Amino acid sequence: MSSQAGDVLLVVDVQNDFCPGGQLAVPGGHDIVPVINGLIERFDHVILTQDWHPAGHSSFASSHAGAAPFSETTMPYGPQTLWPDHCIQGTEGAAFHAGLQWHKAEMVIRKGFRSEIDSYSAFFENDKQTPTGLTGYLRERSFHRVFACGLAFDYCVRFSAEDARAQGFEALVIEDACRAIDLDGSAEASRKAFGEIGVSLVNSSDIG
Ligand code: VGL
Ligand code: ZN
Repeated sequence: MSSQAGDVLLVVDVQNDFCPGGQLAVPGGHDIVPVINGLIERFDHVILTQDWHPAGHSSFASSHAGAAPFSETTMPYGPQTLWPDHCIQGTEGAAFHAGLQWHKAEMVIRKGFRSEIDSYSAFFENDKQTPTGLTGYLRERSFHRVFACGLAFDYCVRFSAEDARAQGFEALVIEDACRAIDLDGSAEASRKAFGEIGVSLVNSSDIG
C-alpha cells in the first residue's frame, strides 16, 4: 500500500506525559517515535493532535474528592475514566516528545481544553456532540483516508479512528505505531470494535 492523494497521517498525542517518565505513561510509548518519524517522511500530509487540559480538568481524579486515578465516574455525558493529572496546557508534559519530527505537520488540533468535558477523539469530545472542527477541515481539504497512529491505541487513537469512519472517511490504524494503556482489556476490545465497524489495522511496513 502506498501513500496517495487524499491520504493524511493523524499522529495522536505523542506527548511527554504519555511516555515513560510522564504523568500518564503508556508502556513503551516512546518506542513508537522512530516508527512515526518514518511515517511522517512517507506521507505528504500530516496532522497532529495534542491533549491540552486546563489545570483542574474534570477528567483528573484529583478534581473529584476521594477518587482514585483509573477509577470510573459518571459525567453528565456518560461514564468517564478518571486519570492522573496530565497534559496541562503549556507544561513540559504536554509538549510533544522531543524526538518526534513533527515540523512538517500542517495542523495541530488541540483537545480536552474544556474543563467540563474530556476529549479522546480528534473529531468529537466525549459527549459525542461537541465537534473539534476536524471533519470540516478534512472534507474541505479533500482527504479521504485517515491513517491513525500514536497514543494511546485504546483511547485517543481508537476514538479518533472510530469517529473518522463514522464521519465517512476510510480509517486505518497503524498498529506498530501505537501503544496501549490496556485498562480492563481495552486493547483487545478496540481491535474487536475496529473489525465490527470497518477500521483496518495495518503495519507501518505495509505503507510504502
Ligand atoms: C488519552 C487518556 C486521557 C490518550 C488522553 O491520549 O489516549 N488517554 N487523555
Ligand atoms: Zn487527557
